Amino acid sequence: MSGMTVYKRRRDELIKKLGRSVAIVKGAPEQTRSHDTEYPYRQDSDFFYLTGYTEPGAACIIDPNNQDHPFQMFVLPQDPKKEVWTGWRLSFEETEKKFGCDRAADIAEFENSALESLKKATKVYTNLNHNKDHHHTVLEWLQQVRKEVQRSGGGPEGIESLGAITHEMRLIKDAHEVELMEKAAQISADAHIRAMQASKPGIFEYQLQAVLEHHFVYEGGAGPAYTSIVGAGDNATVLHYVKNADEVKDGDMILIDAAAEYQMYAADITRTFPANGTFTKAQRELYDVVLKAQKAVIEAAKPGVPYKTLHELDLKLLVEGMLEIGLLEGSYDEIIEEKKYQDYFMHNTGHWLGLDVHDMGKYMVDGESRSLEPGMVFTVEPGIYVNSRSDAPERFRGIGVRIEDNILITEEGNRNLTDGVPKEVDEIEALMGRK
Ligand SMILES: [Mn+2]
Repeated sequence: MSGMTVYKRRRDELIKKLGRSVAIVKGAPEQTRSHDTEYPYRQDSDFFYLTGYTEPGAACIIDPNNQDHPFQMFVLPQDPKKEVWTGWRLSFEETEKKFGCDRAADIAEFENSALESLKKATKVYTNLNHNKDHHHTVLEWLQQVRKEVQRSGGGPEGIESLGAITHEMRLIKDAHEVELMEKAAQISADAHIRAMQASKPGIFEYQLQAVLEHHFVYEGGAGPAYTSIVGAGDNATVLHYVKNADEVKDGDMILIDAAAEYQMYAADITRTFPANGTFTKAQRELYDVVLKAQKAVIEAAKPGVPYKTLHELDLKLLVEGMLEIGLLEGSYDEIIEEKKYQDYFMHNTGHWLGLDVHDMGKYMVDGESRSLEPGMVFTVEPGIYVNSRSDAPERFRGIGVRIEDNILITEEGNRNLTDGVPKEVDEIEALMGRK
C-alpha cells in the first residue's frame, strides 16, 4: 500500500460516516518561536490523516453533497518571490494530481467554498484543535449561512468535532501506519542502544540527548516525537524532567524517555540503566519490580481484554513488588485503598500511540473500558520513583525507574515494536560492556 490510496480510503470512510454533513478541515497554523523565527512546521494530525499533505497554509472540504468536487483542497498559490525563500509550491493542477483531490484552489477561495458547502449540509464537522481562530471562523460562517437560508429551511444544525469520527479511525492502525510505526520504533530503539553505549560517569545529560537526537535525524526521522527526557540520579524521579542539564555521576541510574517521529508517526520508549554499566543491589531490586510488572502487562495484552485491566495488573504487581523489597510497608489492601503507592507510582500504565505521542481515541466507551482490538498501538510503561527527599529506605532514594515499550495488538496477541532495545539486566550490562 503506497502513494495516496491510503488517504483516499480514509476519506471514503469519512464520507460514509458524514452522511449529509460536511467536513471543513484546516491545516495547522505556523507557530512563532521568537520574533520572526518559527518552529519547524508540523501538520495537524487529522488533516494529515485525511490528505497526506504536509505543507503549511492549507485547508480542505470533504463534502458528500458536492457531486462534482467531494474533496477540495485549498493551498497557498504559486508566488515566485515568496518561493525563493520558502521553496517551490505545486500548481493547483499538480496538487490535484498528487493528492487526488477533485479540485485544488487558492486558499483565498476557502471561505466562499465553505459557505457554499454549509448551505446544503445537515451538520459541519471540523477539527477542534489548538487553532481557536479556526473554531471562531467556522462558527461565524455557520451563523452567516443560517441567516441566509433561514427562510428556505436549510442550513446546518451545529458543529461537531471531526475527531469524533477520525480519532476512532486513527485508533485502529492500517498496514501502512504499522509500517511507519515499526520504522519509528526501530530508529528509536537503536538510538537508545547508542545512548547506553555512550553513557559513563562524567558525561552530561544533554550529551546523551544529543546522541539520541542525532540518530533520530540521521536515520530520516523528523526529530524527537516529544521533548526528550534524560535524567540521571534524582532527576530520573522528576516525571517531566526536560532540562537535561546535569552531569552524570558514578552510581547514578539514568532514565531516558525519548523517541523519534518518522513520517509523522511517533514512537515512545523509556529505558533506565546504571550510568557506569553495573546495577547496584538496590537499583536492581527496584528495577526488577518494574520489569516484572512491565513484562506481565505486555503478556496480558491481547484482543478482547479490557484496556483498564492492564493498569490494574500493573498496579497489583508494582505494589506487591514494593512490599516485597520493603519500599512500602503495611497491608496490600490498605495501600491500594489509601493509594499509598502514589508516593512512588503516580501515573497511568500507558496511552494510545500513533500520529500523536498521546494519540487520540477514547479509553472508555459507554462508560466501560474499551476492549483491545487488532491494530491498536499503545505504550506499557510502569515506573517507580523514589526522590532524594522521600522518607523511603535510604538505599532506594534518588532512583527513578521506568521501562516503556510500544505494543501493537494483533489477531494472535501482540507484537512489541520496540523490543530492539534490551531491558533485561544481563543484556543491559553486556551491552554497556562493563561485564
Ligand atoms: Mn509514554
